[in-house]
Amino acid sequence: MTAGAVPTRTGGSTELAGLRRLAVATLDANWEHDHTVPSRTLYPHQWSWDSAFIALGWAHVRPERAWQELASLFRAQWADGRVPHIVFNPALRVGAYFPGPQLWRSADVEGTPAVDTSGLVQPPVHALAALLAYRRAPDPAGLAALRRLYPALVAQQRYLAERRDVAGNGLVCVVHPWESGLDNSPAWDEPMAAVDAEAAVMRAYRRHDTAHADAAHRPTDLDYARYLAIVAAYRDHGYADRDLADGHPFLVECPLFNAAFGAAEHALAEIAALTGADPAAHRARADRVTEALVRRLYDPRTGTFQPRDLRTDRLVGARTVLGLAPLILPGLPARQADALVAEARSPRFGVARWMDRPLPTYDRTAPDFEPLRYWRGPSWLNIGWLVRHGLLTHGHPELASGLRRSMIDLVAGAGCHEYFHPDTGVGLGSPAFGWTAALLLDLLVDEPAP
Ligand code: 2M8
Repeated sequence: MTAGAVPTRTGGSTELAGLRRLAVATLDANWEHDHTVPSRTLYPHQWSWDSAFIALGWAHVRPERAWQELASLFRAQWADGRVPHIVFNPALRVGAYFPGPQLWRSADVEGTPAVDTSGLVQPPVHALAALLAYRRAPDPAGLAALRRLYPALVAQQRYLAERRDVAGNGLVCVVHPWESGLDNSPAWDEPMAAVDAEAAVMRAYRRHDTAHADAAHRPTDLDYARYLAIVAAYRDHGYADRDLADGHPFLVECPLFNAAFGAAEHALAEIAALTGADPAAHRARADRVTEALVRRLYDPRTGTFQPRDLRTDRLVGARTVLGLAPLILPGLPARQADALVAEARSPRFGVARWMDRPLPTYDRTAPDFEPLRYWRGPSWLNIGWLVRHGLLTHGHPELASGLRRSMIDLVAGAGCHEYFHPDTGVGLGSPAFGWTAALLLDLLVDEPAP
């Protein structure tokens, strides 16, 4: 194992070898025939962006599972190109997760796979993960897998570009907070306030998450009532994306989602070059997405990217870690990249060469910062991994290694938890979480700047 030259607070190589064993054991325990569950208790099915991060981890230890992971997810791709955010395991009992297939009813829609799925998507980090997985394990089987995946990844992008550009401005619109991956981020408070629903609706349902995690660390009942109302609106519209602007209750352009969308085109250009396809169109699309992100979501007054609520055509005010994600775009102009590095280093996010606390998901100086509640403050490894990737992309290896150390220290102190207290590092949510284990494996192997 190469743990990298930079010492962590965790120290010597024996300890790092132990961490690696813990990560592999966690992934092994969550492996389910052809995919990895995020958590055996909280999330026992397959999730879209989890599988992308998890594939990257598998590439370090069992590359064949990386390709199986992505292949099983893409087998559930809809005919329109959308990659559903949940693929349900038919072997599990009804009630193993809420909301289950009964709510989504994907089988009623034409062009859906034989297996039950949700109808939403998640940030398209898959092309980037597939490319990096191949770079971690560049063998002929990996190249063959990349070649098979390529058309599916292109179809995923085409769906987003053609069906989800609701404002016609070159960016993808998310139609549910679940699509952002940061479900209850303060970024969604403004758009969610306009969604008509009552917390009391939840009396008719049994939430599965609060049976396995502390309710104070999860979204509220009012959040869930609104989540269900938005799903029902989309489902009852047949998950059709036409006319969304006319009445869909939640329509937002998210900086992280769109950064992933642009980064996917960069990755596809590399995959095309590796597999004998033409990279040029991907590069041109990546440039267009980057330009649209800067034009639509960069706020020069705050020096960060903010989501745009399409129902009001206004940028939302909350400064969340979503705003740092455009750093993953290699073509981000220096002015915005520098502003994001300043934002990352500010007391709001505290990225430093030696970090005294982990990266939070929300401005830690905000009065409504909540250190325990899910995406409203706690530290998450996938977000730290993306920000670190962005810092490397824009020439900040010393900040990137500070972030890396702080992430390794989190797992060393608490285990492969789903998320962590952003002051104390205490583990929260699921104690055996897939992407934490997978991304730890990636972080343990220090890589050169992209
Ligand atoms: C969380 O989201 C699901 C809904 O999709 C949930 O709360 O039940 C989020 O953290 C999301 O980003 C993640 O993909 C999913 C599975 O880990 O859990």
